[in-house]
Amino acid sequence: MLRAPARPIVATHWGTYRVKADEGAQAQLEGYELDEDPSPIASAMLEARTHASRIKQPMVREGFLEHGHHGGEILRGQQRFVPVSWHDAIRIVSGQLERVREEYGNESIYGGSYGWASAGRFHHAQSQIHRFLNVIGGYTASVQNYSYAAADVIVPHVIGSKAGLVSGHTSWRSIIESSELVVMFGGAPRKNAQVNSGGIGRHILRPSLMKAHDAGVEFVLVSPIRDDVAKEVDARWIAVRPNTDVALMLGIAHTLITESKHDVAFLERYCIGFEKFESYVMGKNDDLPKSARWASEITDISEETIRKLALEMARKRTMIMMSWSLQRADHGEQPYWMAITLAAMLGQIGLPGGGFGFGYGSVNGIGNEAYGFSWPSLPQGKNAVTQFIPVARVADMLLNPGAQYDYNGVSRTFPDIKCVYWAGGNPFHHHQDLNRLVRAWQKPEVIVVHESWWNACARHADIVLPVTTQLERNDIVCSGRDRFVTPSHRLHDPAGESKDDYEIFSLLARSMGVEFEFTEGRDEEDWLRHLYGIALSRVREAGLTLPDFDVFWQRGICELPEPPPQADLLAEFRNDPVGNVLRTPSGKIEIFSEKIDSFGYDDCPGHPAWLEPYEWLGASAVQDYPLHLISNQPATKLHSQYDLGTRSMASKIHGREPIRIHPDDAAARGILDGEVVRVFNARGALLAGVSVSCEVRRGVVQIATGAWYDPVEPGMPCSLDKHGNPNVLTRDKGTSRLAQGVSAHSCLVEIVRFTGHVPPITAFSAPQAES
Ligand SMILES: Nc1nc2c(c(=O)[nH]1)N[C@H]1C(S)=C(S)[C@@H](COP(=O)(O)OP(=O)(O)OC[C@H]3O[C@@H](n4cnc5c(=O)[nH]c(N)nc54)[C@H](O)[C@@H]3O)O[C@H]1N2
Ligand SMILES: Nc1nc2c(c(=O)[nH]1)N[C@H]1C(S)=C(S)[C@@H](COP(=O)(O)OP(=O)(O)OC[C@H]3O[C@@H](n4cnc5c(=O)[nH]c(N)nc54)[C@H](O)[C@@H]3O)O[C@H]1N2
Ligand SMILES: [Mo]
Repeated sequence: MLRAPARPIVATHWGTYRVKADEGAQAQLEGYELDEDPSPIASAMLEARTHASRIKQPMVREGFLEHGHHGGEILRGQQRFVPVSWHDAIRIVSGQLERVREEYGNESIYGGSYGWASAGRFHHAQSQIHRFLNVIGGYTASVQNYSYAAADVIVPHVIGSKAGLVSGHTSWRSIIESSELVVMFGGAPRKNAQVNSGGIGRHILRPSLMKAHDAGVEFVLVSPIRDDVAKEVDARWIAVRPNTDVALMLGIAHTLITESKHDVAFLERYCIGFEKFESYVMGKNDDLPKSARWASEITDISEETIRKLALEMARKRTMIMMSWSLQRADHGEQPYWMAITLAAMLGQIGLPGGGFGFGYGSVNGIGNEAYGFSWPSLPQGKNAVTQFIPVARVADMLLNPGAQYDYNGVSRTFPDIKCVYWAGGNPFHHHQDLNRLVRAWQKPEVIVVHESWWNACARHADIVLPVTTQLERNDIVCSGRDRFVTPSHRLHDPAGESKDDYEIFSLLARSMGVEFEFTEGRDEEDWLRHLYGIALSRVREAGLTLPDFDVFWQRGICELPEPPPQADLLAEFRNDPVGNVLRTPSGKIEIFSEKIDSFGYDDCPGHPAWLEPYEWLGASAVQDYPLHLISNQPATKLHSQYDLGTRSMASKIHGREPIRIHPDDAAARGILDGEVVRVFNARGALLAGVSVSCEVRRGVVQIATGAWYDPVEPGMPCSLDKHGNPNVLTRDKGTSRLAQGVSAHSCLVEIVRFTGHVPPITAFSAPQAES
């Protein structure tokens, strides 16, 4: 039995903490002493553990318990839940899995189960569920993510790898030493770099930005929101219209060409297809030069500002940073392709402090110099089913079984899903157009969810299995973006009857006759020792050391020494483009891609282009919905996790998620700071609390994601969301036929003062249950 030391450690997606328990006082989580900028998100973990909305027993929807999967007409999300014993719960779930497998085959089980779950190499819920579903014969999987799906597909077409997207970035060290100008599209907000999937030893964004500022690096922020970068770096703010960055970059490109400031030698030696792109920029085929004046109309940035910025970028050592948010928009592939193209025109790719890089402010650790170890995790086994979907097409799949769709050059068919099994994610947080999801969610015969709290995902399930939280189990936490290995100690016994995902899947596996295949005979401690052993051997291969497991477990955080300086992004290619060809068809940076062109997609042509999003401030829909909604990441929590904590609750206005609006837009609608408003479009409506602010540009409103979906009429598509979940407003459409990513940031709305009776929030109490 593993014992925690006197001062245990908890290691999470938002940082590493020591548990402080002064006599008599409530325990607290204190940031690790070497972390210069610890995140306060952890404070909610202790209070959430015992919150009223904690799920304490296995629960089954009343209609499902009575009628099984022929549950009648009643919509998911509307019915009472009935508690059952673990014995019955396991019997019901394994019985359903066996039935679905037999009647329809494993392909009809959707186990994509997207979500952040909790940090930890062993208890990671996605690894657990995928391992289990593989052991029982496989499942329909999902590929890509909600974070950067469009980038994930387009970037390899252009540079032959994902370098500069998730890893391999030019380091902060290089930026601090060599950049003169950093142009940040979407900024680098401190709120986002609080987290990193898989854990954090030290928060590096703020200290890195400050060092760069102190070293004289200048910052330009291109964003509809001014506080997308820390005030202290004195960034010049270019308050662009959302989703028009490609037009802005085209205006810059046009200026560079007309002023002969583009690096022709670089373009010839390292790139392919610039001529075609140049024809497009100069308007040779459509008589429409993409000039600074042209761009000015679209972006609402003056022609002079665009021209000046172009010349400054050519003159200085310039790093083009782009946040992941820009590609979560209609045609989200284009800003990424265009940013690489613009960096190529400047000719600084592969030079210290120059070129491009994505997501420096999206999660912690981007631009850190790291070893790049692939740390061990629970092996998932092999999936015998080859069917998959691009992850954000889940509602399309449930609503349209058998329908054809395009994806990255291939025509694919949606499977017919009968069972949805989710552990470690919240589709009623992350998915777009939730009213459509509510309809899609009625289609499967059975939905099983593992959750700790009665969030909307649990409420819309048939069978809810209560899981432990990270504070109730032991784990090992380490991330490839950092250089620490940390135990995360169990502080408490499981709340109520909750069990670890591992234990639940072990019981199901036993019931289905495949227990050993799932467990390999190991319990939690055996797995932790096993995984640590693999980590140890990988570290040793690199000539480094870690203590043995028992010392590690008691001592706590182990930091590996500073890694050697890392090469700048694409420096090897720059130094030797023949010896280090890129893994693109041409071996070069593809400004024009024959391959993408051959797909014949009108929504993703052969070179970067300005393609109007379906909703933006220049669309005809502004007549009805004149405000562009930005639904960005929340400062006070991780997605929907810990929305019930004091910190998140303190940020609410009349209990609703705050929506920020420019004073002129508020005045035009007679809306005052602190009032409750109804935010709506043709897809849905929500209530939010108004924060009038000059930090957002005119015509833009901003509401963070993460408020727990709280419909006035549960289970009914188009019910008013009382709480402020922006995904009742966003559109559920792929970025393009190429990547089929999320396009949440292309969304128009209107706002009015809410004059009705403000309904109470009910998302945080347990649903009506029979006990
Ligand atoms: N409009 C709009 N929508 C967006 C975005 C946006 O910018 N705008 N961003 C998108 C992005 S980038 C992302 S990544 C997604 C995030 O979407 P998700 O990752 O789905 O969001 P989370 O709230 O983190 O959901 C994780 C769930 O797992 C549960 N959980 C935690 N630990 C465990 C565990 O050990 N076991 C089990 N079984 N469950 C556990 C938590 O209680 C929580 O409910 O949202 C996307 N949605
Ligand atoms: N605290 C906290 N941190 C998080 C998360 C969280 O839930 N909580 N989620 C994490 C996850 S999963 C991810 S993927 C990352 C996402 O990281 P990002 O995608 O970088 O995060 P966002 O906050 O959505 O967007 C950053 C900023 O981009 C700007 N922006 C939006 N649209 C446009 C546009 O069209 N043009 C320009 N120029 N700017 C635009 C917005 O003003 C927004 O504030 O964040 C991670 N960090
Ligand atoms: Mo994400």
